[in-house]
Amino acid sequence: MKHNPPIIAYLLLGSNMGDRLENLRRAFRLLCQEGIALRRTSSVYETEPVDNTNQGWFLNCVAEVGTTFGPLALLKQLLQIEQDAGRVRTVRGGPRTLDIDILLYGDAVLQSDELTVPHPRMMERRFVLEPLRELAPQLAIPSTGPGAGGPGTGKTVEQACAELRDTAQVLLLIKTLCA
Ligand code: PH2
Ligand code: MG
Ligand code: MG
Repeated sequence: MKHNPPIIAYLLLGSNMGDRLENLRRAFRLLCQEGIALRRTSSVYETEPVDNTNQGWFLNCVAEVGTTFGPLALLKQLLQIEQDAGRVRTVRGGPRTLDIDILLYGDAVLQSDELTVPHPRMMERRFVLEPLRELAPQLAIPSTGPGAGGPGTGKTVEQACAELRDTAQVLLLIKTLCA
């Protein structure tokens, strides 16, 4: 499925293995490809690991892209970029050189075995909402509905941030990595 004009999608990039900053830089370069335009990036944050806390701190940032790919085709490209950036992953939820997750794809609400959008855990994660707030504070996060990772919201990113209970640390590291 091709989209013309492009759909705006928000991606979360994360790395906690190897040269973390270089891994993010490489991801930015690889994101500039046919069918994907890198529009804006948030600051880079150094973040305490959540879920599997027995691993190193992450660097996280959010990228705003315009894409003519449909959601599953975009996901496929992102998995390829993870591979091209030399993704090594041993344990599920464990350390990785590069992780790229689709947070939002336009205002789409999708649920399948391969992809759930909005990202089902984004509302609970400070390391997602703080960088996203920099780029799109007034963006309304579409309701996911019951069974898709939480109650429907329709809240703005700003509101969701204000209501966060996540106490894991999110520290501003670098203001601009890609001008
Ligand atoms: N990603 C995870 C699990 N835990 N913690 C932080 N701080 N940042 C992440 O990107 C992250 C995580 C699974 O993808
Ligand atoms: Mg992830
Ligand atoms: Mg992932």
